[in-house]
Order: sequence, then C-alpha cells, then structure tokens
Amino acid sequence: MALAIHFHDQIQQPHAASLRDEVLAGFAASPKQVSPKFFYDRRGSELFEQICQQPEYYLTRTEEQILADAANDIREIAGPRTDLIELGSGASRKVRLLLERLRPVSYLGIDISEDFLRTSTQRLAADYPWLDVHAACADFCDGLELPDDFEIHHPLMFFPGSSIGNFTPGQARQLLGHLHEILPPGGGLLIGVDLVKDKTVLEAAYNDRAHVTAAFNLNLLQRIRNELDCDIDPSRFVHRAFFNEGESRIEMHLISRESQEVRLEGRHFHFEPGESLHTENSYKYTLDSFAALANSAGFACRSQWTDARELFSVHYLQR
Ligand code: AVJ
Repeated sequence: MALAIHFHDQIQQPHAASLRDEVLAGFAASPKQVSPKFFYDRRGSELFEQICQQPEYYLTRTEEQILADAANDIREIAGPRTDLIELGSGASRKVRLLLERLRPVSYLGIDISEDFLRTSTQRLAADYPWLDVHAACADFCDGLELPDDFEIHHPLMFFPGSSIGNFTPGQARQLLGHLHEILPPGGGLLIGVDLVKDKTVLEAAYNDRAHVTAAFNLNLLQRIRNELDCDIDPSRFVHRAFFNEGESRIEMHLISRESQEVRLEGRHFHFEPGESLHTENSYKYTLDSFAALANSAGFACRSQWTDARELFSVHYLQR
C-alpha cells in the first residue's frame, strides 16, 4: 500500500555545517557547552524514547494522562476542521491521543531528526488513512517557516514534552512570540510545560537507575565523533544532572574524568579533571509563571490542565 505522506523537502535538515560550527564554538566557549538540539541523531532519538519509559521520568506519562483527560475540552476550544502542526514530533506518540479525539483535517510533523521523522510520520499515515499527513525536517530554534505548499485554515500547533524548557525564559518568549506571529487570529498553541517541584523528584527524573539518561547525554559525544573529525572518547566523561534552584532549571553536564586533550576539526581543546561540558538546561515553571510568559509573548491563556500531583501542565494558548 502506498502511504500518502507529503514530505516537504523545501525545509532542509539542518546540515552538518551547523553541527560543526556550533560544536567548535561551544568547545571554545567558557564554560564549554553544546546545544541539546544535537542529542537527537537516530540513536539519541531512540534513547530519548527509552528515557520516556523510565519510572523516574514522570514527564511523558503524566503529560499523556493530562492530554487523554483534556482531549474533549481541547476539541471544544479548537473547533472542527483543524490543521494540527506538531513541533518536535519525535516518535509522534502523544499526538495519537489528539488525532483520535480531534479528527483534524491534516497533520504536519516537524522535527530536527530526518530519518526518525520519516519513520514516525509514515506510521501515522498508515494508522490514520483519513488523515492528510505532512512532514518537514527543520530546526525551529531560530524561528519556524511553514512549507509554502502546506495549506492551513485552522492551525493548532502542538508543542508537547516541555521542549520549551530547553530555551531560556528570554528565548522562550521570543520563540512563543514568533509562533504567535505566524498563527492567524484564533489560531492555537497547545504546549506541555514541566512544573517546579520537589528537588529529589526532579533530580531522579534526570538520573534514572537504568542510566538511560546518562547514555543519552554521553551519546552526544559519540555523535560528535561519528559526524565530525574528532577523537573525543565518551568513556572519559561522566553524566551529571542537578536542579539549579536559582535558575529554576535542571542542568545536564558531561564531566571530564581526567586532564585530557580533545582533537576537533583540526583544533585541540583541553579539559581539566572535573571540567564540565554543559549539554542541557531544562527550565521548570509554575502554572502562573508560564501563563505570564505566554501573555508577554502576546498569547491569551484559554485553559490550563494539570495532574492531581501538579507534576506537569498543558496550556492552550490562543492568538
Ligand atoms: C525533551 C527537553 C523535554 O528536558 O526533560 C530528558 C530532554 N533530557 N532527559 C527534558 C531530556 C534528559 C527533555 N526535553
């Protein structure tokens, strides 16, 4: 059976040059850093799916429960004939909860990982023959372009998983402001946001017993080794994750076990023992602090949902 999936090649996979340039700049910075968007090569995307299944990683499970419970309310607000646009669609699992209840006209999945995107949207097209499925590979960190040949009438953007947490509040306001700009009046943004909570619960979610998060973090070095001219050895680094209360964020780092030189694209970088390569920030909000951020980007907050323990939240923002 031929699968009716429209892959928009107009939006290109962020090319290798962006990885090279950004990693070089990040290694030269002090403290050293690499953007978390580079976690998601195929292996990284698979490891992230495994993180989502760890008992300590409450985010995915809780968001799915909230979405399942809120689906009828969401359909009421969105109205009929929506065009669902998923940002950072990954394995496109959560969106299934919405597809069944909302019955949108079309679905556009946007993700930075091209082959992962192809596989998951193909699966959606096979499972929902009534749905017009589109896919576009893009890094929307610096804004988002919708494909010219994708018609939107009643867009509902879906930005799940607390991916917004990877942006600083300032960057998040900018990104939300940009999404607000490309939405027509009445257009919606359904966004999942992780909440501030007990530090031990937060830290456990990023230090799972099975060490999947550690493998995910270290895979970034393996990816750099695979795709760039680099001799970095992942076994000479350890995973570290903790909650920075002052900044209201989980920080992930890779800590050098020893004094070492790393060769990267013809340059040499020194790591002190215990020196950190900062790989991720994951900001945590309160219901009110996120609503304030959304308002400052021009959005009206139509509704917010949370679970009984107030671990996670889903917000319906409207232009
Ligand atoms: C996809 C950014 C929401 O911050 O919880 C999971 C990524 N990093 N474990 C998060 C992640 C480590 C995740 N986000």
